[in-house]
This record gives sequence, structure tokens and C-alpha cells, in this order.
Amino acid sequence: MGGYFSSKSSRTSGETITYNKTFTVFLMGAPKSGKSTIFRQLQLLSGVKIDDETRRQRREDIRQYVLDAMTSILTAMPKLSPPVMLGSLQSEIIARFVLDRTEFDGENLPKLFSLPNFIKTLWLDEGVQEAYRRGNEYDSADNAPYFFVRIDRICRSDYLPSDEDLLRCPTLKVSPEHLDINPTIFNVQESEVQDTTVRIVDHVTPPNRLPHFDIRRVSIVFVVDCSSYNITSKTNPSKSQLQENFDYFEHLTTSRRGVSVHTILNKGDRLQEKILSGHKMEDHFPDFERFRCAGTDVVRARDFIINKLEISGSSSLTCALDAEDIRSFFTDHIHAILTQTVPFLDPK
Ligand SMILES: Nc1nc2c(ncn2[C@@H]2O[C@H](COP(=O)(O)OP(=O)(O)O)[C@@H](O)[C@H]2O)c(=O)[nH]1
Ligand SMILES: [Mg+2]
Repeated sequence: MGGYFSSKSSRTSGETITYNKTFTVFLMGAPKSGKSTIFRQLQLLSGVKIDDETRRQRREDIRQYVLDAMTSILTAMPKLSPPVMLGSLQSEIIARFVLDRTEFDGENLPKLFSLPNFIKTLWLDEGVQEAYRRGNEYDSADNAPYFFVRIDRICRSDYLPSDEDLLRCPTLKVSPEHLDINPTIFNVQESEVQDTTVRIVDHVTPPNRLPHFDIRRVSIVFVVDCSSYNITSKTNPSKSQLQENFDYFEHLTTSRRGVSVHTILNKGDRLQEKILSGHKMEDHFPDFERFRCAGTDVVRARDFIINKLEISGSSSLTCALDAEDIRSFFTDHIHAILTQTVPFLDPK
């Protein structure tokens, strides 16, 4: 393998000037690690306004996400080992109704029999709760409970998704998106910025092929889903998804050819939730048992991940849903970029 990055450019000199003053940051990482959520958070931080029409367009995706999330829990219950049963006959009747639906039509049903009421009843069922706790055995939706408890609002006909709703529901966008960020939002002084543009790209696929960029003007922010330690890989059942993140990171760093790579330890909130609810790291990474460091179980887990990735520098866990977490990571990152790159700027 190789040839991902190149410092050659075949552009005309006129174009080169703009090109040299643009610094590109690629968000990369395994599927579902949080790249698009971080990207959307950066859009919000940079003052990009989401209009009502765009919000309206997303509400069906959110409703469908809720239905799919409940369907995946109900479908998984009898297949778990040992299986999990629903707690009441009422839940069983409702579950059959929900499983028969493939599309969300909650708005069109009479109130008493509405899907929102059904979702609420099922979410209170002890069997559904137990199956959600064991979500790592079938890879349940990360933010399902957030939407389950807000189902009444989501099903109202005048529902307009909030910023948080939009951040918590995955998008199925496949084309890379980019954002030119305003460095002043990230505490960078005008004199440091000069006229450099920092462009963030939500890179959808693994970095098999990147366009030919000047490697001095590219950096990678590698997004790790720290909470995926107890989820089995879809392609290799003997591995966890976190191990796949490690493998991918290693592959990326050996083939980066001088491009600077920074790591964001994402889904810290989910990592904490899982560790505190008794999902042990050592059940999936036996060498964790011998890993010594001071601090709580969550701190040990974080340091173990840092140790596996062999990275230095930034070590805080982040939650992409938390604007301050993302702002503070990128404040440091963009500062590092600009101080690294300004010497390379074209004098013209
Ligand atoms: N709880 C939580 N959910 C997150 C976090 N980051 C991303 N997500 C959720 O994880 C799912 C997948 O994220 P997405 O950004 O689409 O992943 P991508 O495939 O890497 O672009 C979405 O439902 C996000 O809302 C996080 O830090 N905490
Ligand atoms: Mg994405």
C-alpha cells in the first residue's frame, strides 16, 4: 500500500496561491465514531445557522431512527444468549404491533393507539431495559434513550428538531462535506491567521484515497469511538470494534508519509456509562488486567486506550454532543496547525 499523500501539485501557479493558503483538516475514523457529529458541532460553533426547512426535512429521519432503534432492541431480545423476555402481556401485544411496522406513521394514528404511547410503554418494560443494557451484544443505537423519552415532542405535528436532536441522530450523507472555519471562534489572533483558510472535511470513507494534497498543508484528526470496546466487529467476530479502531489507526499512521495526525478520544460519555454499569474492559482486552495507572476505572480505561494508540499530547475524553469539548479540542488543534504552517505560506 502507499501513495495516499503526495506533496506534488499539477495546478497552475494562479491556483497554487489559494491552494497554499488553505489548510485542510480531514476528520477520519471508523464508521459511527462520530466524525459527522463533530463536523456538525463545528458548523454550529462557527455560526452556521440551520434553517427551519432543513430541520423539517430531518424530522422524518429522527422519527424513523426511533422506530428502528426500538425495532432493533425487540428483534434482538429472543436472540440474545441467554434471551430476554418482555415483562408483560401488554408489552408483547405492543411489540408485535411495532415489529409489523416498517415506517413511522405515528402522526396519523388515533392518540390512544399511537406509536408514541407504544414506544413509551415499551421503554418502561424491564425486558426492554435489560436488552438495552446488553446493547453491545447486537450494537444498539447510541442515543435511543434520549429520543425514547422525548417521543411526545418528536411526534407532534409542529415538531422542529433542536440542534441537540440533529446532533444525536446519525445522518446518512455519503458525500464529503467541508467547512471553512472562522479561526477567531477558536481564540486565534488575527495576526496568527493572516489569510489562511482552515478547511475541515468530514471524510466519509477510510483514507484509501485522498486527493493530492501538499502534505505540509494537511492534517488528520482521527476520531476514536472509545465506547466501542465491548461491541463485536461486524467483519471479524473475534475482535472488538475498538480493536478495529486501533488497527485502522496503525495503518493510517504507517502510511501517512509525514502528515500530522491528531487523535480525538470520542464518546467519552458512553465509555463512562458503560464502565460504570459494569461492562468490563478486561472481558474484551485481557491485557487490561495487567495495565496499571492511578485513577478511577474510567481514567484507567482512557489511559489504556491512549497506551494502545501510542499517542502523546491530547488525552481528554470528549463527547461530540458537548460544544465546549469540541471547541477546546479544536482550539488547541487549529492553533498548532497555524503555528506549524505559517512559515510555509507563500509570500505573495
Ligand atoms: N452519546 C454520544 N453519541 C455520539 C457521540 N459522537 C457521536 N455520537 C452519535 O453516534 C452516532 C454516529 O455518529 P456519526 O457522527 O454519524 O458517525 P460517523 O459515521 O463517524 O460520521 C450518531 O447517532 C451520533 O449522535 C458522543 O460523543 N456521545
Ligand atoms: Mg458520517
